[in-house]
Amino acid sequence: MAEYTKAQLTEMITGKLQRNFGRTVDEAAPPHMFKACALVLRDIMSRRQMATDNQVWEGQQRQVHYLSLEFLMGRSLEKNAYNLGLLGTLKDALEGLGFSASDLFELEPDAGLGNGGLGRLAACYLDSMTTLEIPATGYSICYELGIFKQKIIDGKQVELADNWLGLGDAWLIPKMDEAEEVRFGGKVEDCWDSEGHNHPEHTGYTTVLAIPRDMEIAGYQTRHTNVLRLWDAKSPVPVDMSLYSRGEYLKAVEQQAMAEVIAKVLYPDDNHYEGKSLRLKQQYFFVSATVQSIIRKHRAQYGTLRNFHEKHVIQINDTHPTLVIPELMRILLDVEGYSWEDAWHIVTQTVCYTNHTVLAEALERWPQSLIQTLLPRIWTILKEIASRYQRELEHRYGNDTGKIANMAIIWGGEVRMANLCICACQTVNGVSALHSEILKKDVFHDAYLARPEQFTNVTNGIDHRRWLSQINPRLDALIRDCTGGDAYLLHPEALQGLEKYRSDKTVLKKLADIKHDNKLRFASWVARESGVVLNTDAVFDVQVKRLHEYKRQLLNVLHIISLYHQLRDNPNMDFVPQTFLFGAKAAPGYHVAKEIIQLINSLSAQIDRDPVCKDKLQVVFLENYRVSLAEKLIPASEISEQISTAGKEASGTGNMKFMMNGALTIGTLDGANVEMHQQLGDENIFLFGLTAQEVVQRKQQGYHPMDYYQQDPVLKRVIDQLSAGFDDHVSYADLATRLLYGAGGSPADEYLLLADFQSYCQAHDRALRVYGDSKRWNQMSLTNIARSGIFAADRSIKEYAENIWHVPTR
Ligand code: GPQ
Repeated sequence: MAEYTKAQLTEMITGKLQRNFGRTVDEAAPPHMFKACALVLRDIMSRRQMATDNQVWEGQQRQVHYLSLEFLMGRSLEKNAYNLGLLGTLKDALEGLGFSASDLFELEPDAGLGNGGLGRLAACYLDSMTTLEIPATGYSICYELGIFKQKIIDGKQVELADNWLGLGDAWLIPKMDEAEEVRFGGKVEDCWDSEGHNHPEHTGYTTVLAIPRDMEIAGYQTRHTNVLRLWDAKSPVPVDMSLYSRGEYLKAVEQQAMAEVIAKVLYPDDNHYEGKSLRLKQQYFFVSATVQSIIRKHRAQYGTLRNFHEKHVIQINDTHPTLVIPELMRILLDVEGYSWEDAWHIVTQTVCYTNHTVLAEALERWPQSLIQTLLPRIWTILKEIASRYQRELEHRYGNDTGKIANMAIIWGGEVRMANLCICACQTVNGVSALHSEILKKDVFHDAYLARPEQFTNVTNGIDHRRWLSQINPRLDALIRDCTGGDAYLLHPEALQGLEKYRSDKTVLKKLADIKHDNKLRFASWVARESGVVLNTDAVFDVQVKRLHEYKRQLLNVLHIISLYHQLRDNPNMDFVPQTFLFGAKAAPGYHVAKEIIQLINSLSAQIDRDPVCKDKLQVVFLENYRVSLAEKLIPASEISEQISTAGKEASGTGNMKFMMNGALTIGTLDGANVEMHQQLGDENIFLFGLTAQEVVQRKQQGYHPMDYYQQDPVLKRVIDQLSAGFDDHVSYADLATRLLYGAGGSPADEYLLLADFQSYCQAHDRALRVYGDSKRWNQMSLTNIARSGIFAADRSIKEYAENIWHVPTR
């Protein structure tokens, strides 16, 4: 029951072409056509959004505000058409107008406003919150440049600017009338009124205007529509500064400079904190604009902020938006004139915190001097929060200075954002069962003991409508056939219904055909894009994710080198053909990560030029891994590499995407792999390696990678090969040294690659043995799909709604 017919949609599109671009269909180039389609869908969504707004207003509903420095949205045209129930009609209309729908979809740049898992999670959650009819708004920055584009030149990563707004801005609706002012720098002085209230006076500040550029978010099979509010930074001064009086001149220049730079670029660090002043400006700019915007609307509706916490919940996506806490305090204190106690009550009833990492180098600790100069009023509020908390801790722990030091908000000249979140938030949640346990037992142990009920878990999930139905249409069709239609799209647990076909030869055959077909399609896309010819008769073994030492792409490489050695020694051995695919961006300043990328490319070239590997072994590094590439690759993948050192990957979400598309996992008991294993049992996943507990024990006992090197001749030869390098004469001795001896303050083999090497190789052997038994492989694949429903984001969002936000869902 599509709401628009092909004829209507055609007319809406041609109308847009005429009015917005002054072109007939014949004169329209594909970019015009893309924009026209986007504008048509945008109109439909904004009409629905206004209706949603009204409902929320009239029902005085509690709203969710999801604050995240990252939303990795990817492409929207196909997704929005899908959610609006218009995908088929849109395709027909476009073909009727002489355009290929899939070509137009391919034209759209990815909205790369995120680095990896954290940003993509936020995007999947927006979809589920909307589909579940939760009144929710996402907030972030409208970065002019998203995550950099990666080129591989001479085997090395080169970063290029990602200027996505040319076509991408078709989705954005600027709202000048909802601009907010954000203030930086200057001085703050106390100013007491006759009743003894302080109204601190802020002078000499620099103002930046925050302009919303709203992106409408359509839900699936609902008219409910939410908004992703992306803040753009603009200078409040007119361009012609010659009009400005001398005294204002410098201020004007400063304001322009600040405004130009704040929303310029996404910081490309994933799981890593860099104490850069511009990053702090971005964080405050975005939370201040957001809080003001929420409050402005609240006041317009209720005329008071006394009930603010009853009507709003603010979810803090990792610590990046933590300044929302003092910013909300500032407005309640300085603008509303509330007492500290009243303001604190409202704030602490409003904010909730999700932690996404246990890596020490990712924990944000801002220098107090930076906050002091950039945000003088926020600094005084932070000091007050910190000292009240300090007194509470001293009261609780007396002279246990260890605990007090551990939980302090300001310590050693630094502001610790996680501790501030723990102090102020209603709930603290991790993102997988194991991760949440580690938070309680280790990272935030003292805080957990003080307030156990504050800590909870919500295991991550993915938008299964995008990551299964949309990207794998043939699998979607098979699931519909087997499970009685499209029910699984709103009820992902219905995927279970597949399981009764475990022994159905026809279904298993179809499943295998779909995978093979997806491999062929992916291979032809790769050939078109890069000229590389993939061996589609080989098993596709895939590791795609950000490049990080803890994610252990290097372990994967070590294993491939050992396979290469086997083939060199015995070219006629029985060998299951394998194609290893990598995709990964390295943070531009992360040298080891960049070396590993170069190593993969060296190995790839070495294997490619060696005739013994022909049709047997292949390694390909896929350039510029991104959402739209993942969408093509995951349906074609057979083995999913989820091999982080146990205890390090908070959850992982790629693992779930592969499972849902029928790939089998080779993985450690880390993050959400643990819960995948719970669903699958030992028989349907290839586990290997130390457990999180064993990793900790091993390190406590003293870990000596050299022992493994000396005792395992296969491993020794692999590491020696690293040192020696390949025919391109690039040396990777540095990487070998890091494994055996450590370097630059990090211990030898910090992530225990050598300890897990043998077990990892054995897991591959097991996987290949099963691959040879195609019936069993296909059964396992089917079981993985059937049991993946629990990893739908809808399930995660229902848990947030019920346990954390206390809002109803449909
Ligand atoms: N994650 Cl702190 C990121 O992608 N970037 C970050 O800066 C932080 C976490 C990831 C985390 O590494 C994955 O294990 C999670 O699955 C993902 O967040 C979403 O929770």
